[in-house]
Amino acid sequence: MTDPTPVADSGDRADPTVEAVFDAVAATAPEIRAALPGRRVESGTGNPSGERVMAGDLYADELLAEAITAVDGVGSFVSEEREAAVDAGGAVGEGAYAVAIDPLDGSSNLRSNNAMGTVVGVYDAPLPATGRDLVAAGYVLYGPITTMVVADASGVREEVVERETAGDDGGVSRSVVEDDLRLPPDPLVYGFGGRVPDWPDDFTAYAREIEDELKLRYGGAMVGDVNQVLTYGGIFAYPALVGTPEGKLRLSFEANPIAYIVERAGGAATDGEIDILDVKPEGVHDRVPLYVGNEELVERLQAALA
Ligand code: AHM
Ligand code: MG
Repeated sequence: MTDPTPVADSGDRADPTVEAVFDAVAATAPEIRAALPGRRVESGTGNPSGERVMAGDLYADELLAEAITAVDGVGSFVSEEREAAVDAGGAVGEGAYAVAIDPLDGSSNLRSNNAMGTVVGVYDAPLPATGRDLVAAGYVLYGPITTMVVADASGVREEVVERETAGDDGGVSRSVVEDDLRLPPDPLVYGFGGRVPDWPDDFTAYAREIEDELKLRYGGAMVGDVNQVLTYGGIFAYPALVGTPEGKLRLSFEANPIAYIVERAGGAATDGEIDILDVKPEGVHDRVPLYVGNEELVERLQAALA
């Protein structure tokens, strides 16, 4: 990326650094999207979680690192794809924020051309930190439409992100399409990850109940699956599995930002025992089971696992 792409229409928001971070994320989104067709192959490298990395993961990580470290008030950039934080200048916790990114969430969907996203957590503390140190969180969803959901102290909003003109050199607009996103009170959908034979018995029993009540919607990208829950109401989980009680998703890059967004939208998020935002990480790449959605469904889940 060359000069930061100008972004219009972001409106009046409370924290200028947070707004600048989401401007930077929005500015990279059309560029990441445009680069995906040629990057559906494995890069040949692994990430700190031991997973194989796609070329699209690396490209998105590079673009986002460049754009976010250039934001005034960002002290460090921490990515699911990088072992170490990138120093961006300011002292985190003393006026500067740490920005945690999953650059291309659900990138295994590149091969099958299904939804993917970018997840963003803005922390007011050096990582690893708990989700209580988040000041804002959001995600980009690369679906048929590029949308960005942003949550901060003022609530949750959904925006459409578009290039203002065709080609690479135009600006990028952020248009709010929902300025107070709330979980619908009557839940409709659920999506649970992992192989059913690997689910612990208590989670399987809960899933059997939910199957009777809600419709299955699972697309294999947390951002896409959580966006359905936010839209229709329901529950998403990547549960603890037999043999991998820590589940799959990463606390700093995935679970905390999603928990922050869903809780701000009136929902709940747990690791099975406690609020995700209270989980204390030992390392930046720690994994955690994630159960997130309408409060009543999450409370029942916690009771089922107790
Ligand atoms: P990723 O960030 O490496 O793509 O991994 C996380 C993704 C989530 O988006 C999704 O919920 C989960 O992995 C899907 O896993 P599975 O393919 O095992 O269903
Ligand atoms: Mg991910």
